[in-house]
Amino acid sequence: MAQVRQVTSRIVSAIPRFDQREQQHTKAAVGALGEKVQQRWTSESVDPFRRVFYPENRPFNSPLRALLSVAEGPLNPKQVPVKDTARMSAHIKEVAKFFGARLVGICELQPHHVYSNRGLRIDARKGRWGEPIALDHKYAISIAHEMDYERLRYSPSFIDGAEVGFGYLESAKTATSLACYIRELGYPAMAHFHVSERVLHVPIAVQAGLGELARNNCLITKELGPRLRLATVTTDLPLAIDSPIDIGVQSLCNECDKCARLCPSQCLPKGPKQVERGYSHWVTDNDKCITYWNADRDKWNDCARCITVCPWNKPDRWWLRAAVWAVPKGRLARKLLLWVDNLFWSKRFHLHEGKGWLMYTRSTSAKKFESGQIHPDA
Ligand code: B12
Ligand code: SF4
Ligand code: SF4
Repeated sequence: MAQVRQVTSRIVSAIPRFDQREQQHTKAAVGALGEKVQQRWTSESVDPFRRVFYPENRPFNSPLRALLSVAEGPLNPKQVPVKDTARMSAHIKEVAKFFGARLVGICELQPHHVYSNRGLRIDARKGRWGEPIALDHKYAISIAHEMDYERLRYSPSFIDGAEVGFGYLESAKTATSLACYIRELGYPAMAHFHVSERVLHVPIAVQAGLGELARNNCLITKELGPRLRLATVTTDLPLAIDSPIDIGVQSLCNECDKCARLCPSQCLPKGPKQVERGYSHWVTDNDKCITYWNADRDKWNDCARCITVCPWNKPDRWWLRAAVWAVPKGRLARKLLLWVDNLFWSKRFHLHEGKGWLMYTRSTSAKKFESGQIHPDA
């Protein structure tokens, strides 16, 4: 793994700030992707897990919503002096891990990391829709949580959907606890997580040295591949920053297109990177992705197959460590890795029927809920 001066998604010009009203969860909710998508995206799911993590009607049954009240908060007036920023960074990383983070990195907060205008559904409800975002914290702490390998193999279904929701909750718990801790040291800090975010987590994680941006438009890390959820804490606590890294993701994605081939909506590009919005990357049709999420709400509410099928997505065993070791070694090693991956972790392996989880199987549908066949007592 090499530390590099610049992120491996080459930046060629100033990256404009992104308006949160243009992100797909919002576009789907406001009807910008058509009436059918809007109706499905904003209706209550038959799946109780979905209702716990993304409630339409009973927000007080949602632990994630309860954390909104501690995303920001009062400062301890007695400020702890910081004499050595490197020691403080090491300390903060330990604290984040104590609160549950698997990976932690630190970078300076850059203008393009922050949305230009507020555009979450909660902003519309609170009367701050479209308000310009002024977030001038100096640093961003990027936090990653592992998602379960087995549950993600069922994507798309209610099984991986529950795992994704739980990942949102776990990363929010860590981010809010860490933000509270920093405020208790006497420095401003804000937690950014699903339903309460003013930043783009992926460019922050890339800048903070957690991993690289891949063809599947996700962050890929050495430790977990793309199978993780992100949250961020922004702060003015004086900290030492990490460097971006090169773990060979650009080279492997140049030679592999598994995610693009197996994406059910065919929204990931099979060709080379392009420069768009000032940086070089594989440009995804994000609208098409969320439209697929809403194609059959009787069976799934979202999708994560581009994580499931990626050769970097392995349980933490010797295969993963061998693969991670092989990727930067050269073209031959990468070809061998992809050959082995196709042999042992083929489409069939990842997308098999499986034994299911709790009351769900891969093909659990709303009809089974409605007829009482799917029930915790069943
Ligand atoms: C809107 C949104 C979506 C949209 C748009 C997809 C997208 N990639 O942005 C939809 C609904 C399609 C979606 C799908 C998924 N999402 Co999503 N999504 C978000 C959300 C809430 C906002 C991102 C956004 O505003 N996108 C709109 C514009 C900015 O997208 P874009 O131009 O394509 O830019 C993307 C990248 O290029 C990168 N980026 C932007 N600017 C720059 C600049 C530089 C220099 C670099 C290096 C990168 C970079 O960030 C963007 C997100 O990846 C973030 C949370 C957050 N606040 O960051 C999660 C998030 C990106 N999603 C995530 C995940 C995991 C998924 C899914 C796998 C679904 C799932 N069940 O988990 C799929 C993957 C689809 C895909 N191939 O991208 C994770 C990513 C984890 C990871 N390993 O990287 C995030 C961070 C959520 C989280 N808290 O963990 N998502
Ligand atoms: S989440 Fe599903 S539909 Fe969207 S890009 Fe990934 S594989 Fe394709
Ligand atoms: S599946 Fe292949 S092309 Fe897609 S992100 Fe993973 S390594 Fe890159």
